[in-house]
Amino acid sequence: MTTEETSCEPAELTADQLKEEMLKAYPSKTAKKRAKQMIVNDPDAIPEIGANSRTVPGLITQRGCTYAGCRGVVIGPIHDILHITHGPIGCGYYSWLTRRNMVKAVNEGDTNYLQYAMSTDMMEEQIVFGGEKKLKQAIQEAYDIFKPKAISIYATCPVGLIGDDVHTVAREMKELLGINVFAFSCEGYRGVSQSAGHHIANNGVFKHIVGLDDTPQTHPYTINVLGEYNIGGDAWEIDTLLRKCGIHVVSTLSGDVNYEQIKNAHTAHINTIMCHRSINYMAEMMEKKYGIPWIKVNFIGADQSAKSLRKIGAFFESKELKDRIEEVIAQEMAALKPIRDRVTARCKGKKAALFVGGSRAHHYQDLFKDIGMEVISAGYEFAHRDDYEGRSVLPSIKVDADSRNIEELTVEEDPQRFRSDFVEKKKRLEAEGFSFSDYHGMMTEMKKNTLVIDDISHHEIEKLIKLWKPDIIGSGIKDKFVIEKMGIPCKQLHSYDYGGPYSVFTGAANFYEEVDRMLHTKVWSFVVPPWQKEAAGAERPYYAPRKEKREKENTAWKKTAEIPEEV
Ligand code: CFM
Repeated sequence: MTTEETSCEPAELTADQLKEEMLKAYPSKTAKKRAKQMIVNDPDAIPEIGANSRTVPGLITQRGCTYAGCRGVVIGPIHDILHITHGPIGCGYYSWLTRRNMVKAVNEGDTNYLQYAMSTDMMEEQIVFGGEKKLKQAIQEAYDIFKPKAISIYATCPVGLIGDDVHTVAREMKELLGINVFAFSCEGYRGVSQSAGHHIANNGVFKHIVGLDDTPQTHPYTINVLGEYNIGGDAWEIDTLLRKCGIHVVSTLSGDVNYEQIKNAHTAHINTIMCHRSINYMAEMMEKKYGIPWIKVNFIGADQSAKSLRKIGAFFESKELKDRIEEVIAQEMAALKPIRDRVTARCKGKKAALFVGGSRAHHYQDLFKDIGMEVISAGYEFAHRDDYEGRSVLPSIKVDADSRNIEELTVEEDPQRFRSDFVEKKKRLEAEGFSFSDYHGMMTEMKKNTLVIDDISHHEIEKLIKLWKPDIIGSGIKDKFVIEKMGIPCKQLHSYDYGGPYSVFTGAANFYEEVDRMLHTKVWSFVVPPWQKEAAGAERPYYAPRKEKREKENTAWKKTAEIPEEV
């Protein structure tokens, strides 16, 4: 029995109709708010989308908290500083190795503290009488055991509520121990999502680490890769590719990076940005203070990787480098071609939907496009309007109370270290049509009448699956099993489960093959989605016992209610 035979809905709804279907279940106030976050796309006249606003309580969201964005995402992957979570044990425990930001020790004496989860393990006593004393003890204890170069402290929700001053503790311990100690007010509730934590982390890394080591670069082509976190080894693939081309990466923020590399990051020729959402603040601040320009790149997808390499080549204006880049692209594309062709023949025309974080829902569309697949719907969990509509909308974004809560650093030109020669070069290249500081966002690259959904809820995903029937969904661990129980394969695009890398040409090969396997395995045909069971008149098995119990209780209640009359 197919859905078409049993469902009362038409087989193919338009994006507007699908949106209406999703909104039907909500109370009118919620429907009004959600409607602004669900946009039928038009790449030629990008419509405004509601983004970076609070999730309506009761809706099941995939978002994380501010602490997750700061400690878990942006600064946590720096592997040779000690990360101490000041708070109850759960926050520390759940941010321990779950993101697969991989690291390997290369040189003698390299340190990797990421296997450790360090927390002050706050108890009732600290909640009532304050936790600063315990925090100091924890820092001292960690220092005595590990003798690290730097210690970073993260405030969790209760710390903000009771008012522990983590920054003063950090300053005192810095003086006492003679190493760099700094703290982040990244309480989970501080913003509407982890996005606030990215901004707080950028501020802290910029203030406390970048610029501490002025050793100049001797290599002619040096870059930083910002917003690349080495999930499943992605940064390693990017680094290998750039090395082949003859480009030197000074630091990657923050995939497999050490403290020394970040101290020296301000000496690179250019910042290249992978994940715009999590790190655009750093690029902007480095440009203001040191004069380093930035460009947006994307090393996810073969065609996009080639485009990004060429853009870096164009920036350096060296014929030798450009030729080398073309050689590498030709080699990589040739190696990839047989796999790409084979998978394209099997997957062409299949439909994908992606709901991921703040950048991957955009970048991973390119991998699906590489193999002829179509993206019918996509959305971020916590990105801002500029990540959807492009940075040109920045001046028109209203700053609400939640955003005002996050500190905006005042950054000025560094009189000694500002590179006016870089600024001159930027001006000259811009006049020739080279575009800097630019991100066009997700919607410009999506087709007309696709449905763009910000902070999608589980209810909306269920409707999408039922009514638009994507062949695969790219999403995260929180919704993966809901999707798979409906008979649709879910590609986990955050930590990749056990897979990856997926970046550049080598990673693209992994991705194509995995998507092919996921789409063509027979396992999905054994799963009967709930609506087909409902339509066939059958109960959902996990509802049946509950219904029986409810009916029993109802009967019992009726009987009790009748008793007084009988007596
Ligand atoms: Fe940037 Fe990221 Fe992402 Fe992100 Fe994240 Fe992530 Fe993500 Mo999960 S930094 S916004 S906060 S690309 S952890 S490595 S996969 S939600 S799309």
